[in-house]
Amino acid sequence: MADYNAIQDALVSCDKERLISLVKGEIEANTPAPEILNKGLIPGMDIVGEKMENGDMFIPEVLMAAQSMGECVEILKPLLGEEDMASGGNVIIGTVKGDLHDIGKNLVAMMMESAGMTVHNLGVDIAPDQFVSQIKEKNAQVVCLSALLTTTMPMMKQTVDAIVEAGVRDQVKIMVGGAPVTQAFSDEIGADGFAPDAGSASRLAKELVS
Ligand code: B1M
Repeated sequence: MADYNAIQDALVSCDKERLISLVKGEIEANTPAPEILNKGLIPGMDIVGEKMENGDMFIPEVLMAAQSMGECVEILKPLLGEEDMASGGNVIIGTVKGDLHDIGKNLVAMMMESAGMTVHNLGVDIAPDQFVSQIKEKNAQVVCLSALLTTTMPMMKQTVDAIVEAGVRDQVKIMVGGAPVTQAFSDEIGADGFAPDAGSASRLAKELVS
């Protein structure tokens, strides 16, 4: 029986060595990688978020937890998602300007890669004109915008507007996601789709390019 509480405890207490050893132990015990992620690491990060909100954890600790989670995601990466190289798709993804959160965005990128798409991960704090130039340079079919802060959601609208103004709106599908983002917000800003998590983002991107 997988011990997801132990994984969550190790993540919340920033005990990276223990966390990595627990994750590796679950892999050896044949616990499916998506379960380790979805039942252990992601709920653990939600606890970190609550503690951050309540003032029980501070930025340096949250950063340590995030780095530990990132290392675990790298360990799980080869075991996540199915290879389906035939489906293709050329995607660019980035976190919008002003926002430095990248764990969820990297998970989305990873799921899309493992579903056979070519993913150009631009990183964090990406300005609207950078998205526009990358759409042109990479001849992207889909652009994915991530935002984790309510204060950076308006930057998604500014990015959509910049894509329209640059005259490339017709050649690219725009997807949005991140914890505060909703389908209603996606509709409001003129995006083509919203995905609540990495798995559905990957499926939606495939649908949009098919
Ligand atoms: Co920040 N932070 N943070 N933080 N942080 C949140 C988001 C917050 C909710 C915490 C809280 O107060 N409860 C809060 C936002 C409040 C709000 O806006 N309503 C917050 C705040 C306030 C801040 C700062 C302002 C704090 C400060 O400085 N006072 C600051 C802002 C910095 C900045 O960006 N300019 C800040 C900083 C940081 C750290 C740097 C310390 C660190 C980020 C490290 C990193 O990413 N490398 C951090 C972290 C780790 C968090 C929490 C704890 C965890 C985020 C995370 O990685 N979740 C977060 C609380 C929380 O979310 N529970 C919080 C796990 C990840 C797998 O989920 O990112 O939601 P998520 O991604 C999901 C989906 O949303 C979706 O798929 C992913 C996988 O299933 N998805 C997409 C994401 N992007 C997508 C794109 C798509 C589709 C789906 O494209 C189509």
